[in-house]
Amino acid sequence: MEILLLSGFLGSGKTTVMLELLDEVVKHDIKVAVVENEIGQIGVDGKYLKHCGVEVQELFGGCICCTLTADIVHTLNYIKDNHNPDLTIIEATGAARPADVVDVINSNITGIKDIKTLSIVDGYRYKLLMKMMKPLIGAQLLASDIVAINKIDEIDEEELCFITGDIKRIKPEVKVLCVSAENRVNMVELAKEIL
Ligand SMILES: Nc1nc2c(ncn2[C@@H]2O[C@H](COP(=O)(O)OP(=O)(O)O)[C@@H](O)[C@H]2O)c(=O)[nH]1
Ligand SMILES: [Mg+2]
Repeated sequence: MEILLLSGFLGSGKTTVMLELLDEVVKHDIKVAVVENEIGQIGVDGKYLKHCGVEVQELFGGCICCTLTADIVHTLNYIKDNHNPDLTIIEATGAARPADVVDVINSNITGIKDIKTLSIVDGYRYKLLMKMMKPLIGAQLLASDIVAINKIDEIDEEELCFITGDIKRIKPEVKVLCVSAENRVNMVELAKEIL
């Protein structure tokens, strides 16, 4: 089983990105499960996804990087033993530190082939969020394998260049893609990076 960990601040577009990625994943006949840790604006319709063959587990009331570490281990072991998907996508809360989640998984679960961390950056609120919580967003970016700058439909070229440059200063080797999940811009390219 491979794991894709989605991080990024509340409202950045994690669920929207995930639903678009699931479309691609299902097209490629990849068996997939979802762990939803954040109650957000856009809900994950478990019943609908189950209909498409996607197993959905919900873990609410805390964060999988700290208060719910035992629960995420239990849930991932349950998914592995009972569904054995090729890929499990975890949507963490906006407050989660992905490096801590990766440590918990690596220290407690066997049989994980690969864990990738994808951070979703809210292009529209980037400057504001960096002003308010640089340590958290910076830690999320540092722990990422791939960064998707989302909501590019809301920002101009100059703003996008600034954000890309800022992310590259924080983590020069990280792969950065510019997307609009809502408008399906560059989502196939993002899926290719992940699958
Ligand atoms: N303008 C714009 N809005 C988006 C885009 N992607 C997501 N959103 C909106 O951002 C809000 C938060 O999205 P959601 O996926 O729930 O974010 P999450 O909290 O990180 O899971 C919703 O109102 C989405 O419709 C995008 O590409 N462009
Ligand atoms: Mg969400």
